[in-house]
Amino acid sequence: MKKILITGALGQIGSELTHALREKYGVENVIATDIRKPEDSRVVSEGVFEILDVTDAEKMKELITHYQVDTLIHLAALLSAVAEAKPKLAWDLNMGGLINALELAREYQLKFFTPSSIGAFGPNTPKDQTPQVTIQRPTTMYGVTKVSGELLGDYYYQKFGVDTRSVRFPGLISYETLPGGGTTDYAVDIYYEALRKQTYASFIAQGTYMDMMYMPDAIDAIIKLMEAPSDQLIHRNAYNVSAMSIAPEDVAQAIQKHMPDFKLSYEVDPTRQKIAESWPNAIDTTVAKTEWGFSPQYDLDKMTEDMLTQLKNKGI
Ligand code: AKB
Repeated sequence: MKKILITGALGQIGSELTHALREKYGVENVIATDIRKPEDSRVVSEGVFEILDVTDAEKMKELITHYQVDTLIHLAALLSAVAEAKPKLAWDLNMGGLINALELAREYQLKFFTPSSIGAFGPNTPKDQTPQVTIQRPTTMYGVTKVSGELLGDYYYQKFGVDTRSVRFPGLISYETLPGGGTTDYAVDIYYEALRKQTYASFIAQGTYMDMMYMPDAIDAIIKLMEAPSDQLIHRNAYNVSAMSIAPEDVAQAIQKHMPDFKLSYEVDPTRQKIAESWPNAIDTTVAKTEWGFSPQYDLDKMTEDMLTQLKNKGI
């Protein structure tokens, strides 16, 4: 029987992954944790929820033993733009939380997942068709923590036999929970503002291509990777995954197919633009497809149609 503990369960990925895992493995088998406990969240109301600061190793251990956890999904981390504003905090939280989680995965032989990111690449990485194995010299603190996380995942697998697995997520687009301080967040904000104001001022410049993926494909990727037979996985930490490479004007054009009056303008944020320019335009996902069957279902048009419908249903 699977008993899964999720850290950062209230975040953009966590809030949807928690629900999907509860549907798949049973509500009682998924323990959601985060640093705060809002009363109005589905993550809290539909199943077990515990407060956990991931830098508190003792509390993490208590929860893992109390609930007899066998799988740890470690999501708690600062995203790229926030990490750039608070680099020391980003190191302490992203690396401190990760090493605590990996140590417990070692002690209790837990299956382990934590996300990496396209932020693990840097300006020296090939920009187009970025290979699975390539140069990784990021110039952001977020990227430094993500590369370090990939290396730690490999280390715990090779040295201690911990079943570590990871993907390099692109920008994730979703309607359930807002992302918190990423460089790719424009691709979420644009849908909210299109419905609210029919206009959007993008903080990322025209012609800046980055990889993106719709949240249902991200959730499906995590579940597929976690269910793949261990001996099939060669590149464990971490697989390139993406469903589309897009610039702000591409999203605007997709929205205009449903809302012809929608207008895109630009108010570029130099910090986030610089981060975006240090990341790839489009990564190669062949290895994820061949090793564990990664198969995203949503392209830009299909995602746009669903985003607009779902946000309208939410009253946006
Ligand atoms: C961010 O922009 O920081 C994240 C990411 C690509 O890792 N969405």
